[in-house]
Amino acid sequence: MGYKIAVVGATGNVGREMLNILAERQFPVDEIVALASRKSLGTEISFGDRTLKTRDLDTFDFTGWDIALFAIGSDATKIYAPKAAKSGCVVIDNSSLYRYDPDVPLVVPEVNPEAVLGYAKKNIIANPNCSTAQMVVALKPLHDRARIKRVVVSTYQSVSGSGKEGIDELWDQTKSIYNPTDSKPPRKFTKQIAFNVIPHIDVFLEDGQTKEEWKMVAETKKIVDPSIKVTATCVRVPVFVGHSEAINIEFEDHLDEAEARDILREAPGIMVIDKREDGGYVTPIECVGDFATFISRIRQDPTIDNGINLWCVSDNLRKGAALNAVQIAETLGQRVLKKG
Ligand code: 11C
Repeated sequence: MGYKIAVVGATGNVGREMLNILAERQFPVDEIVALASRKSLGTEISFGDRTLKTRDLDTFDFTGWDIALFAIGSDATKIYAPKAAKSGCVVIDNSSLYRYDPDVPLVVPEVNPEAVLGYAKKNIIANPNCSTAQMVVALKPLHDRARIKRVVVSTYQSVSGSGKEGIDELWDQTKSIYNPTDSKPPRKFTKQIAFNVIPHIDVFLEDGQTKEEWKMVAETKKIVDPSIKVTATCVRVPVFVGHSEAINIEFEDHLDEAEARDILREAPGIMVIDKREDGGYVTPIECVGDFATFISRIRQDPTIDNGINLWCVSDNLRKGAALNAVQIAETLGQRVLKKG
């Protein structure tokens, strides 16, 4: 016997990837439903060899459904996630709504799989922000060996992190550089994104950091260890899919670069590509459609006692969102629901 799975927000970038990944990983599905808002009703979406027609989220009854993978904004999640959870369906939520709620586990299965057991308080499990997910996959095995004191991270985040409008804006602006008569005013980003970079993702907070930067701090503490200090600068770059991060890590204990490389090579979810030659590293375009978090440029930071620098790249729609959600569903299945 398999699971009855609902994908909520099935017409969006992340919802579609959730369906692709459930099919690719042969998740034991008995029944599957693609839910969306009324305006997308009847849209056809692929699920492996099958085509699903979206049904109306607003009138859907979650009673008897095992797991709902939510990929809609926080406002709509606030309405529908409690409804699903109260009817006994476990919600795995990709929005930021529940991430910092002490009664909701925030899970990256390679890092804190045991945390799924905390789902029962609200029947909800939260999925982290994409930039956090790939970073903690890299940090955890190193932390287990040498205890991380402080992380300084700069991100290079693709426009797909900001949804379809961000993708369209990069596409339109790129075309308009060559054909200025076709130019459209920016709608999504605050400055030109084509052939540019923008040091601003999400809203500004009072202390000068952005919410995206704050999320990396708060989520790393909740998922890995509250004692780890993190400081982040999050930057939007003109890349369609794939977030990159330059990460500087300071440890309590000494860790040399060769051992760090060996640890990362053995760690779950990680692929090390680090040849120290032209092209011997991974760029975002090469990680699109992949499950792994790729690590390159592993090297000692000679300016501090116990420091390592590395480059970390992953498909933000996959490990940063849909894949992590499906992995949470797999972990919940193996450890708690035990069907399939
Ligand atoms: C971006 N990281 O690249 C964001 C997208 O909290 O789930 C995901 C926002 C979130 O714009």
